Amino acid sequence: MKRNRALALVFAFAVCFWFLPTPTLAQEKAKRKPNIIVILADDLGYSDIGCYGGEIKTPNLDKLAKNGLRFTNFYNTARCCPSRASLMTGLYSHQAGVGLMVENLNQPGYQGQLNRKCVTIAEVLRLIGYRCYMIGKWHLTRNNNFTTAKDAWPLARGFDRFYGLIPGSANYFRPVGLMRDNTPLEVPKDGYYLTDAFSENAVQFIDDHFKDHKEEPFFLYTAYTAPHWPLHALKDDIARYRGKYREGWDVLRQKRHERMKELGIVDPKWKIPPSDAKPWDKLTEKERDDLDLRMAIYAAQVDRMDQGIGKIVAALKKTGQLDNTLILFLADNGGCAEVIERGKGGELGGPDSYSSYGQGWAWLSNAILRLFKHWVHGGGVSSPLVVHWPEGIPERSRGELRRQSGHLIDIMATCIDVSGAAYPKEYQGNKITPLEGKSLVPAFNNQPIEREAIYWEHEGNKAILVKNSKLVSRFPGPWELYDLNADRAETTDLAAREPQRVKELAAKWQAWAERADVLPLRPYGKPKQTKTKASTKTEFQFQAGDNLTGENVPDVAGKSISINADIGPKLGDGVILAHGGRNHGYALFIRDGRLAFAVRQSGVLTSIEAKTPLAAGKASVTALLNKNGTLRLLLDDKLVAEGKGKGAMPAVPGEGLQVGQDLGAAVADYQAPFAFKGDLRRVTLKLTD
Ligand SMILES: [Ca+2]
Repeated sequence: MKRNRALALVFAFAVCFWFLPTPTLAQEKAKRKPNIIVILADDLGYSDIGCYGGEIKTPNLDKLAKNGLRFTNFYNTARCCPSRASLMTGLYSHQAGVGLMVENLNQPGYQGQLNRKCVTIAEVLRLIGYRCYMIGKWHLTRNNNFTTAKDAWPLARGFDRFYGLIPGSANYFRPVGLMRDNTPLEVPKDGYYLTDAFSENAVQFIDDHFKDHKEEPFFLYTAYTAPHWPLHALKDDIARYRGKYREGWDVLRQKRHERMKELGIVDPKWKIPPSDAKPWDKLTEKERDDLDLRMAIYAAQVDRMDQGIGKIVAALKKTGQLDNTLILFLADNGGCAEVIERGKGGELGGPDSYSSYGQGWAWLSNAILRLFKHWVHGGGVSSPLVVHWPEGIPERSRGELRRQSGHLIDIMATCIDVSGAAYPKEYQGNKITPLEGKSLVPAFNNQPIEREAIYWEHEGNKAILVKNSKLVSRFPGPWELYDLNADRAETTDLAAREPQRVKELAAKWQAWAERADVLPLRPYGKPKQTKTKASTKTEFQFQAGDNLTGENVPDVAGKSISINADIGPKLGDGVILAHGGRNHGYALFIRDGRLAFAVRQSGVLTSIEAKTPLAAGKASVTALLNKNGTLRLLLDDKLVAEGKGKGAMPAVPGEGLQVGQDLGAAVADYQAPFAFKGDLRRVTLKLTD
């Protein structure tokens, strides 16, 4: 009896085992982390690809969209470098040190490369065992030359392998500066095309991964340079579009609008802003032919990128990993209206040309939205976002649109969400800025994404989005207010009607700008050297409250400057004298009781400050800028600070000179007008050659 029971138990156990539904497979599937591929296009308009209404053939992206999701309100930062910084780190770009491009402007938010207060997606994912690969354009370091420091290059920021370009745009046929990992490659010979090389190397990375590391998940960041200028494409691809743009930008924009309505990307009730491009029928035959060719080349560039994406998808399919891979396709900024003509001649589209497609076509690329790359109106910051992930997106939802607002900062949060990684508080001994983004995963199931606001700032252009209300300004213009639910293309400004709302949102934007290293604003990447008329005098006597503009300001360009002031007995912080602003300027001021002198040249700030606070009482203070670049501060003729700047002022600052305050943009890193709180009795300025 006992024996029978034992046998029965053994039998039952065996049966259970036998009939267990292949446990290893199900469990493995449950714990298998998804691979993640982020594909970034460069200077691609909101509606360029087929599944957003474009006439450009993008069957591979369209298929991903059909089996995945498309977001209609997804945003970037309006420009290459800040978008890449934001995407990589989950922070607003200024917080990562890249508020502008890759120049160090000696300001925390504008250091020109990723700082150490942020982590990249690769750095986070590798902590839980992901292998991380990068293809394409990095554009996140000021050290672009292979002989310089590589501490902000992909391999120093979490990637195991890299093939691509450290700086921005390049010749597609003969790119200079190609790298494999940290090693420079020779300029390619005939038959090379950058977009294809990126696609092929991405496929290679995937193949190698499944050969050598198939137990581990991977993260692949593929940053194409397409369709950023120069207009360079393969002849066969161009031929398929040549002549298709002869209808012109007015008609084609209308056609895109119709398709966008059909696709549900835009609401039929929305108005569309008029384009300010020259009417197509006012152009000459020669102009039209040239413009048709330009847009055909641009379309060919997008088409070729799509063909490459097809190859990447095929590589995943081959290994059976497509369903377990989250693919995100997006763009770093909207279509670009910059006019570039600097080739050595040669056939347009070929290796010796170096041109762009211009503003008229940028209106088409960004249809139905306003403005372009650089600006934070819809045309500048709206990106397609195609999400493909069969194992993560419910079957019933596939092919749908998502209207939840999202931003590049959300990509890090999404990667963390789907992988189970943790965003670190500290990394390699550095304190890390808290994550700004929100996971997009709730939106995959059509749930809302809870957030307070989305913010933008680039080159002084600024915006904030709270629910459907967008407050936006085009530098140096006033705030405009739009209800994006009723008016996605920003045609009807509600600012005058809703001053209270403007005030609220502006205050919110200001609070963000103050906490996110945005201020002081840096409106231009490379300031224009404007010639300002100025006084011919070499000696000036001022008193508190003076405000000189136009031809009355001292002609400081190329000269040594000396400023002397009698101050006290009452002393306090503030500006004694300031001339200029964000591009060029100089200012003598007191901060935290210490005497300070700052010079700004072509946006770059040099400042010196006394080590000890001023003692109470009357004092004579002097600031000197020698045209050899030496800065000096003297207190009662005694040297209290010294430093070395670039040299004399290169130009007369465009903004005026004030005594006792700094009107307009701040010369140095204080909050203008920073009015002087002490006694200011007499100020003298002298110029010497
Ligand atoms: Ca770009």
